[in-house]
Amino acid sequence: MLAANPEDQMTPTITAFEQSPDRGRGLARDMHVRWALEEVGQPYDVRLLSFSAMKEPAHRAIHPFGQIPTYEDGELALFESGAIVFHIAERHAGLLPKNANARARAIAWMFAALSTMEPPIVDRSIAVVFERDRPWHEERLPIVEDRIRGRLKDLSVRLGDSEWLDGEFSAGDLLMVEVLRRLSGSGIVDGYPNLAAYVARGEARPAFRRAFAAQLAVFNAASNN
Ligand code: GTB
Repeated sequence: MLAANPEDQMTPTITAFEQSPDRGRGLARDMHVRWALEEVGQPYDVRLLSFSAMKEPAHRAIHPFGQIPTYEDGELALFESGAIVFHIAERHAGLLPKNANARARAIAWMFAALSTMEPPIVDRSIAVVFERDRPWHEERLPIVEDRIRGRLKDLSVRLGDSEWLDGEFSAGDLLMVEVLRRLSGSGIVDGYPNLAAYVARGEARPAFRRAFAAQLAVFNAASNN
């Protein structure tokens, strides 16, 4: 019999905003990590950070850019939500297929979410939140949104009538749904009904709901103080 690995019994700790600017809509990236942990049934602790605490040396020792989320488990400290989700998916069953080729494709979808779909979507968030008063804003926003629509069109064609991107739900779907959620309220995803339904399917998963409720509870607690 194998000796128990003490690390297996540890409860990981993640970091999240003490007061999320998304007002509890679950758009900050700790949601990726919370959802992944819920999918695999791994309990976790959360350390809440103010914007100033994020920039302190203690946090920068874990996250070089002074951001959330981070993940600590025993001697391992990680930053970058994609790397954290990948780590969770590698260590637990349920987020990556066992078949080697299917697993490689699911990982490709993780990268597609973060490096092909997300950049123009984040550009739009920056434009809407921080660049509204710039003289070129009105001209730039439609350009950024067209770039997003180009990506959504291709993704919509690939998804077709499938439930998930490649067979069973995977970490690739988790990250893709999370990235598309960043467009919520813009109406842009609604132009692609199969993608809107795909996001809704992700949000309907019990693990997503638990993760969402947990981050909302943080926001509600902060608002009541
Ligand atoms: N590439 C990194 C990752 O994937 O982990 C990016 C991490 C990141 O952007 N973290 C943000 C952060 O810590 C929070 S998630 N920002 C504080 C800072 O940089 O000082 C991004 C985010 C923030 C707010 C909303 N919102 O309000 O809707 C949505 C997403």
